[in-house]
Amino acid sequence: MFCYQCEQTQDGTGCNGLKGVCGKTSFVASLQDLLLNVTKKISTFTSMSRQLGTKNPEVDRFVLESLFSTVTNVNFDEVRFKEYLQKAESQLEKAEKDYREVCQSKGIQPKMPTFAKSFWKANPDLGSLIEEGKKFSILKRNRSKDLTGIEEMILYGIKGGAAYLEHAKVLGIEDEEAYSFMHDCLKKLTEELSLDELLKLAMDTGKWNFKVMELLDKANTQGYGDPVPTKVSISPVAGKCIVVSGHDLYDLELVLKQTENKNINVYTHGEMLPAHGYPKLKKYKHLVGNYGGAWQNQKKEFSAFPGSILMTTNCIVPPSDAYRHRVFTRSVVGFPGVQHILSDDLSPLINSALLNKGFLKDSPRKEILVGFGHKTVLGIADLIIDAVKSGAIKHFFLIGGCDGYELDRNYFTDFAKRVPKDCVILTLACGKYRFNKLDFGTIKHKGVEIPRLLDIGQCNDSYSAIKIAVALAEAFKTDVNGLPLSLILSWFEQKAVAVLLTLLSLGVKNIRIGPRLPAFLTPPVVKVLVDNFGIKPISSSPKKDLKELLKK
Ligand code: SF4
Ligand code: SF3
Repeated sequence: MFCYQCEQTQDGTGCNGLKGVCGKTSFVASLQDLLLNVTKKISTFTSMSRQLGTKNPEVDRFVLESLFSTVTNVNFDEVRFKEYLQKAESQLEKAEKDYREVCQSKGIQPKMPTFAKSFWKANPDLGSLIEEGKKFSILKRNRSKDLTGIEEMILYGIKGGAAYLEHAKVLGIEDEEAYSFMHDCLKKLTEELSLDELLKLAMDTGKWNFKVMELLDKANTQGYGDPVPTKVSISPVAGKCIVVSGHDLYDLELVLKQTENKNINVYTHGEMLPAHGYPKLKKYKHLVGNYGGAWQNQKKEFSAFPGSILMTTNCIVPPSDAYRHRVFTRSVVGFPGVQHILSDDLSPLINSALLNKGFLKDSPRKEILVGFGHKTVLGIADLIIDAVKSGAIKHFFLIGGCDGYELDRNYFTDFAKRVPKDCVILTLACGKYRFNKLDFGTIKHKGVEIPRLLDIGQCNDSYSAIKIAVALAEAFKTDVNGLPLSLILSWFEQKAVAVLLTLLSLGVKNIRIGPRLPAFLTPPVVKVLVDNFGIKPISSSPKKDLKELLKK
């Protein structure tokens, strides 16, 4: 196997051997390589059909699911990948048929891609599928490492965006343009584009992901209202319990509806924390708080959790025997030996919660604050602008992105702690767990206490952060780069790649990124990013970086 799609990749170069750092086996890696290859073929036909004016929602949705299933810490289950590959065979047939039919109806000669000559069939035997997948390892490509790295970066951006599209889809929002770009982009990734063409495609992918995040923002806010500032308890209370992790608000709502009046308390975990800010979710009294921290601590935290656990999306880590029987997965998430709930009937999860002992007593109440989406922040835009003009607020630091195991991620905690008292910290995604329990106090301006730490939400709520930044830039008659705003991003998986491409495509410069640069970016490509966007890796000294950024 060879995989370098996430930040924790082995030795900072790539996971190989029998297992990746995340626990993905070489068998699963091979099945994923094969699935991605067939998905690109499906999209090739679909892209051509769409250009001739025909579409197939079933194929669109399959491609979304297939991409999302290969994101880091989503699905570790060989059997599920075998099922995906079997579906992929029928979707490829459908996509080809659609293309031939639309050509025929328009009297056009179909331009069959070269791969169609040896049409793909899913071998029913798992071992053969794994063998076949080996042909599509990144290491087998005929391209240079530089070009392969950019192709992979684009693919990871598309995977991240597909995950966000999937979240919007479950809330009833789909978008033809978004599907079209996804298929066109996957087709282009099979065409051996030049460096310049690939760099352009990377920027287009970033722009596409911005629209995708806008769709998801619409889906979330139409479904659950605009987030409002909300104090969230981080202390367990006595009673039976379920913890819901991941990004999928629809699944959380299902849990809340199905546990009403059942004397079960529901907790959020990881990226689900911002859910507390949504009016239509916070109205449930038995949504009692948040349990635990970021994804990488789940082994310890879930072992100690006396109830059942629902993993709605990434990030799941291989569960230990102590709690595997209490974990349930949804949608694209999977782990061998963990029960997957396909239908919207969550009885297995609820019954498991009832069988477990629950928390026996209340813990002393501690709270954190969430719910600063674009509506709330821009609702006090005049106050914030005035605070900046008067010097009460000197600078904004957006410390966003993912968390992970590495000790050098303490950089982000040290950085946040050192931010001067007249500056505001904006947080996004699961990296905030490193410091969101600290008390950062407030900045008092015109009698209003503005919290110094404003949590904007999940990683996809980067859309909110961009809206806020653009509105402030307009008010100050400048662009985002002219604002007293610095972006410090911690990245881990492919959603973060999608968000980074979005920021670059919008012209945001001088982003600091850590804890280390992606392994898929070779030195010449890094140079292009540095020259064009001023991207800089974080140093080992938050003090030094802070000083430099405050000079802005
Ligand atoms: Fe390694 Fe990350 Fe790939 Fe897992 S997802 S195999 S940790 S690079
Ligand atoms: Fe976290 Fe996985 Fe990326 Fe949505 S939950 S940010 S790492």
